Amino acid sequence: TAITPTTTQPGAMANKADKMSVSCSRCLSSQASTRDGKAGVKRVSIEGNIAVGKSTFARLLQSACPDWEVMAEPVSKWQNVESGTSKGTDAFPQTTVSNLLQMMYQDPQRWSYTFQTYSCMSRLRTQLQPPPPRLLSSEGTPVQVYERSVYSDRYIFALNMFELGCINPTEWAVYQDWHSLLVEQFGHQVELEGIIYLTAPPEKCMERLERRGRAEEKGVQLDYLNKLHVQHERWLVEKSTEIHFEKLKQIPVLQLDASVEFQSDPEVQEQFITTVKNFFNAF
Ligand code: UDP
Ligand code: D5M
Ligand code: MG
Repeated sequence: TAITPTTTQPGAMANKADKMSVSCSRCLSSQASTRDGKAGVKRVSIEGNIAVGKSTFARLLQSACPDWEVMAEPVSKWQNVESGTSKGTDAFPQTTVSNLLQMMYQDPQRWSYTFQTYSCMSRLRTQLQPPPPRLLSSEGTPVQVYERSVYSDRYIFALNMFELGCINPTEWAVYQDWHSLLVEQFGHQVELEGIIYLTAPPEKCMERLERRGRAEEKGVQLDYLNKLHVQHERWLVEKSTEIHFEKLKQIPVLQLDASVEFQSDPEVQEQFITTVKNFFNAF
């Protein structure tokens, strides 16, 4: 397969919170749309290749706009899947913890489909949680920012795994069937108003991936990042990916060049925030 097996230990360390020097008192001025579910909340997702800088960018937004709710990807859930056994008691529960992220990278043929079921479900569960009271009581339009979405699950990762042959045609058919059902049933509660697409050459992502040193990703090769880059471009720039949700086809996309070292550059951070504000105010 295109993902080289790894022989590494589970338990990647989260990045330390970054220090940000930008500020943003009121980033949105337009009216929020009203929907059932989480009415009046404006939602956007941050999309982009592995290690392009999404989590770093998300922390930057949270720090600049404390009123917003910025939700990180539930990676730690994928690294720690708990399963109980019948021998366990209340006092001494017998649980096994497995690292599904590592299993997927080590044996993608076996675990890709399982991983997709769990990543989509855990993402949806996280994003469906009611917004914190501070969000709804804040002045102006409440904003939620997601790191990735149920759409990138399908139109980037699951599709790529299918094209690589790691998800077989039957699994792909079953996946698409339940994914459409879930999005049709719950999608309005997590429906996006816009997408922020962070781009960088796959070589830059590789450099950052290696610098981050997440154990499970040790075997990830440039070829895999190239493929994910192409999937992002097809979906968000060329618009040639077949999309099954009407609103998603029309969604505005803000593309930001994340290849610059924005993490340590307050000036670039300031520019990013201004661009994001302008983007949000347009819808
Ligand atoms: N990073 C960097 N410079 C930047 C942005 C990110 O060196 O301008 C580093 C960051 O500290 C981390 C790695 O790149 O070690 C990947 O970033 P992140 O986890 O934010 O990427 P994601 O996978 O969430 O897109
Ligand atoms: O993404 C976190 C890690 O999880 C990274 O190794 C990619 C992987 N990931 C995220 N979503 C998926 C899906 N749906 N399938 C397969 N792999 C996935 P990061 O970009 O580092 O924040
Ligand atoms: Mg991340």
